Amino acid sequence: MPTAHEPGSNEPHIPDEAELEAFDLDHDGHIGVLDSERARLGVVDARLEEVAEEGGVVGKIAEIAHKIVDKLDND
Ligand SMILES: [Ca+2]
Repeated sequence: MPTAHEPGSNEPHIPDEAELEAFDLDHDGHIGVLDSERARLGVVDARLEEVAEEGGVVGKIAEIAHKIVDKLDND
């Protein structure tokens, strides 16, 4: 998960290009709260998709939840 600071350090964490590529989802050059939140939603989204594929009642619920998360993520 992206963090603003390196653990055990008071130095501000300067994200490198790979980190920005991975986490700066709104491409403003900073890994912000919104980016972290979107990344978290993405993880949840992927997991829900996985469960939805398993089918059954749980899969049905996951499918609906997945659509809701998708809606939140695609603003
Ligand atoms: Ca950003």
